[in-house]
Amino acid sequence: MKDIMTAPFVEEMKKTTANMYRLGWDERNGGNISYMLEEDEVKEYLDLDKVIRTISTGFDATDLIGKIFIVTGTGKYFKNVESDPETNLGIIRIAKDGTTAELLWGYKDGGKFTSELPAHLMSHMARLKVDPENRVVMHSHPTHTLAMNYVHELDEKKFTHTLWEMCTECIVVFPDGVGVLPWMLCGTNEIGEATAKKMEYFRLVVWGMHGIYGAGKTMDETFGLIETVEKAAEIFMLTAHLPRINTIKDEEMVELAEFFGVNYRKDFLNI
Ligand code: 2HA
Ligand code: ZN
Repeated sequence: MKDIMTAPFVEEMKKTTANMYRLGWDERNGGNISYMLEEDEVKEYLDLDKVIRTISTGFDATDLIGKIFIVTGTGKYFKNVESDPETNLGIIRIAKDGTTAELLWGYKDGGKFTSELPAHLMSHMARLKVDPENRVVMHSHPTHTLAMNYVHELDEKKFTHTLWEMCTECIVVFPDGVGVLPWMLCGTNEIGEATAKKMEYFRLVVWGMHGIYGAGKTMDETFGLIETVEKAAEIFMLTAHLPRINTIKDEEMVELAEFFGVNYRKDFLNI
């Protein structure tokens, strides 16, 4: 059996959480990541018959029975994942009943998965129906995206349109746009269900005055989606109080989308 501390998926979790912490997006215990792993890659490092303990999830994830995820821990800080992955991360498998998580590794101090597990697993279920290759769900509190929530209407067409105007590549990176939820109580099955419903159409979902969710095939792709929204939101916040002299026009966005061959939300443009 290989040493799990050398596993590429542990390394990716360490690198990504450290990077997000350094960007100032994940203060204290803010943010969480879940990453679906292949059984074959995990069994090189762990005995899959050895369950450390079982933890109830409090919701039904029948579609994910037998699936294995590496997930950040509840109350744990992104800042600390790199130096102590075994306490701050856990590897869980969804048990046959669909409502229990079997702990295979991690949460060494007796901890458990993020309080946002409902939003994560429900989003995985929703995205897998649209894209069977989806593997990652990521939640974060990126500074400018959050700031923008306070000064911009929380309407997904208007919010997406503003972001698309802020950087030329936005419509190419997230042609499907950004879903937006109003402020809701976090950590609940209700916000999980609302997020998953948006994930049927969007890979990015803003949680009003809280943060953002992203979903993708790889850690890089998912991080890149959130990073691009955050960059656009930063440009918006740097210019929102100044007279706007220039902008990227809707006709130019169509030109971009057509040139790069992306299927964009035509109803989010005003033409
Ligand atoms: O886990 O970000 O939304 C901490 C959070 C909750
Ligand atoms: Zn949060």
